Amino acid sequence: TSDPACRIALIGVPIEVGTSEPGALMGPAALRTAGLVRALSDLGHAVTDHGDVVPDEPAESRGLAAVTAWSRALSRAVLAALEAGALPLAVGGDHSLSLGSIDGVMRHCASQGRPLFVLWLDAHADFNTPETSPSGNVHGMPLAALCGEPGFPRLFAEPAPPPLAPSHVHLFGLRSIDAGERALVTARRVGVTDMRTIDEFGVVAPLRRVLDGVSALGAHLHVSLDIDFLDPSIAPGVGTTVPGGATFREAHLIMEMLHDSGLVRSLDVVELNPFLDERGRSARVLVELVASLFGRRILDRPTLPVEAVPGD
Ligand code: HAR
Ligand code: MN
Ligand code: MN
Ligand code: MN
Repeated sequence: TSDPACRIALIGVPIEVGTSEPGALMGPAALRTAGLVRALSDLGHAVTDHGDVVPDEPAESRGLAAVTAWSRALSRAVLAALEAGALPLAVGGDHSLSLGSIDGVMRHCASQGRPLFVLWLDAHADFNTPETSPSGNVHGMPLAALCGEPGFPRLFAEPAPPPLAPSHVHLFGLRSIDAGERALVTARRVGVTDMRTIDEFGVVAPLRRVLDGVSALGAHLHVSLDIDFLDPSIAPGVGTTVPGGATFREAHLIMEMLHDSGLVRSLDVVELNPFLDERGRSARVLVELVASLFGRRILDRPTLPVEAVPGD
């Protein structure tokens, strides 16, 4: 997402079989209604809306088998977008969709011999396995599955790409973690910037460290934005609100930094539940944030350092 316009492949993923709260399947429609395509094309990007993914088999029930039918179809769509030189933007839908989007990204990176780094903006760690999960909801498990933890049935089409390296995953905004996943996150040395760290140091220093690391690795950066990363006071439209989340200003600054880094190559926007929203405000906040990630800014020139601002 560096300055010149990019080609963006919008892929709707109306999946909610990874959660027990109905309504997330309305997410892609709400983001389109809130003007997602227009916001991005107004910035000069060439946006193609590929419509909504259709799962490989009709999925009636919740759980891993149903998620697999979605993720295989989404993986192919994401891989095709990357191979065509576009930046895939997968909009959900619950967070189990990242199994499919990141599987597609992993295949692309493997074919190019390029490392992959995943930035996970979320109140949750999403590192449960079927064994550790207190709820059985697959949206709490995608990172564990992608990192190759045991206990998952065959989720990915063969040949499966090598698993994601836990040291190439960074959880940002964490404030809700279950006992079992906490042990795993620690044992696997997953990178974490929790809310305590953000309270103490703000978002800039921790994020800059992460981005410097990605840049040094020469990695493809995938960003997975779970709306519950935000404080529920600005984004109430989600099934799993957790108090004490990022403010609009913090989230906005993160998006601007991601844009300025020029490192982001694929993006998920997940967990919007329009059925629980208030007059579309959560969808609108997400569109604002995505626009900032893709280069919307106040002036058409870099903001001047304070000491360079002309005096009165
Ligand atoms: N950790 C809890 C569980 O596994 C809640 C997970 C909720 N996940 C999301 N995505 N909303 O982050 O059930
Ligand atoms: Mn590429
Ligand atoms: Mn999540
Ligand atoms: Mn979450």
